[in-house]
Amino acid sequence: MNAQNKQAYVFPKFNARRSPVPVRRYNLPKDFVFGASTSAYQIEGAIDPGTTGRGRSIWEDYFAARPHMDNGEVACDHYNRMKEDVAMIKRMGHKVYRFSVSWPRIMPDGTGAVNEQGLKFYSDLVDELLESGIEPYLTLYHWDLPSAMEKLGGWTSRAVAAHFADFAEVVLRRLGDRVKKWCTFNEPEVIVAGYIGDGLAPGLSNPKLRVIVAHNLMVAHGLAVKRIRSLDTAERLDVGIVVNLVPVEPATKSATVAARKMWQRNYAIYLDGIFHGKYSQVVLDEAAATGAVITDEDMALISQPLDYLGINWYLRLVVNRQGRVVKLPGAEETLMGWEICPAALSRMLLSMNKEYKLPPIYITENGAALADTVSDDGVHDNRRMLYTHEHLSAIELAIAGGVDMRGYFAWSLMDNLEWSLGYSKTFGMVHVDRKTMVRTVKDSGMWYSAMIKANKRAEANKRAKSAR
Ligand code: GBH
Repeated sequence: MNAQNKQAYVFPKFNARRSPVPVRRYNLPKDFVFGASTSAYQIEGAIDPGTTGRGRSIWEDYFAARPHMDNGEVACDHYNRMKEDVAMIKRMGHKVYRFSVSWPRIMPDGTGAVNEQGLKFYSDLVDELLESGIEPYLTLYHWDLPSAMEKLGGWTSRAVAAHFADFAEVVLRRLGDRVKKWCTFNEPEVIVAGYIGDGLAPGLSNPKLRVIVAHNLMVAHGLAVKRIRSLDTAERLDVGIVVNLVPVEPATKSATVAARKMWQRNYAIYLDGIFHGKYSQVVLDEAAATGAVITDEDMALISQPLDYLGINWYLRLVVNRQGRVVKLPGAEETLMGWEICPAALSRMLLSMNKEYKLPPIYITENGAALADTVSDDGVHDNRRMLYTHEHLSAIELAIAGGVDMRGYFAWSLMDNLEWSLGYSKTFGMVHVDRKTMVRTVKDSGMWYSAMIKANKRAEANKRAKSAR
């Protein structure tokens, strides 16, 4: 493709004084960062081994068996448009950018040989970000397991956990001089979902694997953290993990126990392992029933201190006494059927802060699939603007209540492959035309830019005042 016939991105006009959602400063700690998140398979495209040297991932296997679905062959063509995308992020005023590296792009077989072309792509991305004044937040694993690793048993296998730590080392040796923020896994709960259900790769539909996979992922996390720290002798790097948390709230008082159990089983399992060094009784019972092997040594590995915790926030659930999910009257949902409930985010953060000794927290993903109106003068998505404002206000409340919040990343930078749902559900603050690949910053993206500027100005004023 010729660089000249790529019109990179469009910035429509945005008048903050006419905005339906306030552009205001939030009460945030000094150095609170704003940016957006993406993941490798959802945006890169360029999965052809012949031209890219990339190996096969479980997503190619998944889509090959489901030919009626959209797949990641093209995605956002980010692999070929990386520089333009970084220029766009810079122009939007983001200070940080969260992305993931693709294991099969870097190590086609998951272990052994390294694909220099793949590693160089990420090295160039990091250079481009740093030259643009944007800090990279790197995630080692966002769901694209090399097929060769799945053949070894995937995340049910301890050998794969060990290979993951070796992969972490390869990436660290190349990028550790420039990337300071490291994350092992994106959303262990969803990785588990690919083994117990069929909506995500590898789609094994085996409910008995829940604790086996969850625990093995935690071991892999622990091994990678240990490896990174052993190489980071100057203690320069920040290492963390990203979990997706969905608080489960009881519909009535009598549903309290059912709600608590569901939260412990699906979500708190990761927090309990990492911050308490032990799982709750519900999880231990399930482990015993399904043959998951959990040792004290594992728990020591899993509970190593972290520099930060990333939380991906999308929704809350409400359950009845039987533990069944119920919808409260008046609840507003996105196109995913997920309830918009920012108040539950504040509540969850405040209660977690009491229950665990938490490191600094980032909201590493937050966003919504909503209907956008594409027209000649831009892409209109007032509800997404409001959604973002509501969630920033919820974070502000948590901060006022003493939670140590350090940043916010919108999901997503741009419309991308929503996994098995294809390109039909759009979460981006930037619209991507599926035919031309032209990026157009949506109204929400323009609002977000204006908001970031307003908060930076407020911070600068505050600093100037205290210096006087
Ligand atoms: C994130 O996962 C991913 O990190 C990202 O790749 C993805 O594109 C994005 O969110 C949008 O989906 O209502 O009980 O069925 C989201 C994880 C897992 C959150 C399923 C909501 C549904 C719970 N999601 N969960 S339920």
